[in-house]
Amino acid sequence: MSATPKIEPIGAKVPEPRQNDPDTLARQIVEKLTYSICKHPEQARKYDWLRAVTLVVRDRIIDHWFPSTDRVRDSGDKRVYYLSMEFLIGRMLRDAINNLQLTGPIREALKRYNVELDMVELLEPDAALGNGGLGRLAACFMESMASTGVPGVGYGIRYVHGFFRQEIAEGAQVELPETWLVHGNPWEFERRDSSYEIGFGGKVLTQQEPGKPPRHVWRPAERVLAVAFDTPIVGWRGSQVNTLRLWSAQAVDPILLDAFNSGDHIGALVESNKAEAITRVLYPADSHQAGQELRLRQEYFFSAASLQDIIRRHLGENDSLDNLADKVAIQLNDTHPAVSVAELMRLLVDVHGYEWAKAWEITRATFGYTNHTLLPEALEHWPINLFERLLPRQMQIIYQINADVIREASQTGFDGAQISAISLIDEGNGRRVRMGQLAFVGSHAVNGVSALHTELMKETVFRNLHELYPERIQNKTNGVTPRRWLMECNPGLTGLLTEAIGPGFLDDIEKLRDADGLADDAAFREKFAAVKRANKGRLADLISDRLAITIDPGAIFDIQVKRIHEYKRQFLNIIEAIALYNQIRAHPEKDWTPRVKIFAGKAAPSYVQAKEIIHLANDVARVVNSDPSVRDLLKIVFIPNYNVSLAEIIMPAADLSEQISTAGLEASGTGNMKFALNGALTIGTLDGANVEMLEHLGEDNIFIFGLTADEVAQRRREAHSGRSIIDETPLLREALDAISAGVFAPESPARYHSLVSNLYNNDWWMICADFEAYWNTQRELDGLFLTQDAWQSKAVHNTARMGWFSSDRSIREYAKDIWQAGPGKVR
Ligand code: 26V
Repeated sequence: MSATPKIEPIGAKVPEPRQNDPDTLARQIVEKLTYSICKHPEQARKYDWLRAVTLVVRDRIIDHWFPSTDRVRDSGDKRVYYLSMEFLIGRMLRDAINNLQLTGPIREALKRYNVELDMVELLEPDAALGNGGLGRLAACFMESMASTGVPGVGYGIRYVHGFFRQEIAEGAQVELPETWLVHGNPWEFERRDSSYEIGFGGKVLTQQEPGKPPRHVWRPAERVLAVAFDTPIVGWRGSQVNTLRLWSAQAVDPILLDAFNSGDHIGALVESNKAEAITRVLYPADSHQAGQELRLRQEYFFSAASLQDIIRRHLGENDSLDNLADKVAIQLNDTHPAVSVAELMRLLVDVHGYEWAKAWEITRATFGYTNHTLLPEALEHWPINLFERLLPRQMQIIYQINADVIREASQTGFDGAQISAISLIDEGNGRRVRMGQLAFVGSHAVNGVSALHTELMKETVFRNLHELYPERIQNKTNGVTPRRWLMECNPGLTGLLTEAIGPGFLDDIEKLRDADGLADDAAFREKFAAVKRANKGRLADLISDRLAITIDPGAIFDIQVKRIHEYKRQFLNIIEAIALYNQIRAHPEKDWTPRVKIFAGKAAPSYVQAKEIIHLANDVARVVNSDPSVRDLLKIVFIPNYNVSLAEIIMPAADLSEQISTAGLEASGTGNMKFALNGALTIGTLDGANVEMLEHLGEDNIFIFGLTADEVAQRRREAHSGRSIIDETPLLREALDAISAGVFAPESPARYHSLVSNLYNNDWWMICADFEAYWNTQRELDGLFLTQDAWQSKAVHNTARMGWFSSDRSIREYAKDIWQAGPGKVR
């Protein structure tokens, strides 16, 4: 047989580099319209243009994708696998065009056909494969890995339905299904050759040979196929293209022929329906463990598929799995993929014949685990009987890991209480597997996402494990990608900064510091303010178009956008708005600073209080906005369906960013960083990354109020309630009285009784406790806004000093301290 001839891919180098001038791009766009879409340019509809432009950009990405993949394989460098149930990517076209430096030429090329690039970009659906912060962080990290040269692969789930679409009907949230794939997805490539069987249920056979450890063979009762879909992630300047590999579930036998032939046409599809259900929909809760079997199936499905894929790739390039940890780092994005620890042990011991201790050494050296929340109700634990039924061998392995850990703890002198705290099995709660403990013991590094959060991890949830393994917990403060969250969403500011300090910050965002001195330059401040004003105008137009509410771009745009949750305290913000409303009416003679309070965010469909908070925001908005005595000094807006694309318009338009969580509860926050990077001032508590923002910005440039995390913990121990504070604080009492009296819901006056009575009886989230400090800080900001020079100077300092909060910095830290991979190795 003759050797296979070497075939060079067509692309960047062969036969010649692609031209990126407008002429070439225009010709290629028309070529795509003609041959890939089969439309004459004159017949082309706007979606055809989107597809054609996407395909032209995609070709250029592929040119970089092949060499990137080859480079990593040929170098033998360590790869990083980021396992995440969520990737909240948003739109991809503008990101790709920006990173390939094609914005100008493509805009030019499209103009020739009278087509606007901005219009085309807006047609793309958001890839909303995530709930909130955790999913968006994963998306920023993917982009930053590609931009900083870390060879990273993201593994996740290709949900058919991403995060639900939110509508507001009569003030209340309504959830509608999201359908991002209906028009096809030009960014993904199905890889049928990378598919794996994933088992569920069944039994474990144990073979015992004399003198040898028992051998276990898992015989699953059910099998499902995991099929890979790859999406390229292009880094800044196109230098590296990494892969996001999402798994889709399919039946091994798509149709049961026997059933079909015997006339049971529906029964013939039962298997395939059951299999496909696994990847049909994203769970829309970010604060409560769902606890359903389907969720555990999703977690195991994508973990098991990813591990098989990682091992197959490794064995294609290496002789054995002995050196797995030298070549592979796997990061667990929260506990959602934590079952991977047991699954890798199973593969090493049962399938590849490793002895237990060696397998454990490899496993621990391979995994890292990031914790994203300390909220007890969000910590994952699974009933033992469910776990055992679905994953019988993994359950045995977890028992064995647990026995080892408990033995080690006993030898260290741990007492009974300490041991039950570290145990992987929660004995007190109907016997459950604790996924946090599993992820912790199975990883060599465990990290929190801000300095404060990491310290609290050591003191609370992981106190005893931290005592047993004191070196394991470290901090990696979150970051956001400056490409999407400055360059793409705020071209006005990017242009101004480039003009003022040169383009160096585009490649090294910490160079934004060079703009710090410009805070004292009146001419620069004016230009900076003009950019903000234009961005506010753009948001005002959106609000006018979508909600028919007119707002004044001259007012303070005071914005709180994020998931709706009691700990994030949108309720505190609304109460302050009501108090302000009362004061404006009571004191019309005062010099009030006009303010627009803007809210957006989704509540988990089953989270009653969060939905009431949305309802209240809309009810208050209706009353305040239609009250002529307010004279437009206060407007309240709730923008429906918050998502990444909406965030890209909102962040650059904010004067004031609300980061007002109960201290100790927001692990980091990343919206706080996006706002400040775009020149908003922050009003916030000493929580999450706000603490580090204070350090970087300086106390003159951020507005901190309220109880500290320690003080919150102290009050909670003292069984604090709001009653006496309400009695002593007329502003607060009057606002709550108005809510209770049904001023904002005359049709249903009792609607908010339980929200209000929670404050009197308990005030668990410290809304009453923090109200006065919050009110005073807001009034201070009112005064500051009237002195525009002072305000704008602080705003400039915010942008100039936020470079450190880039996800490039976060990724370099992970690469150096946790993964020992990528450029982090040498830097
Ligand atoms: C939990 C669950 C429970 C089961 C149902 C589905 C589901 C989905 C997500 C979660 C955990 C969400 C945790 C989270 O998003 N944490 C946020 O992570 C951000 C990135 O580190 C951080 O900035 C936010 O402060 C933190 O709330």
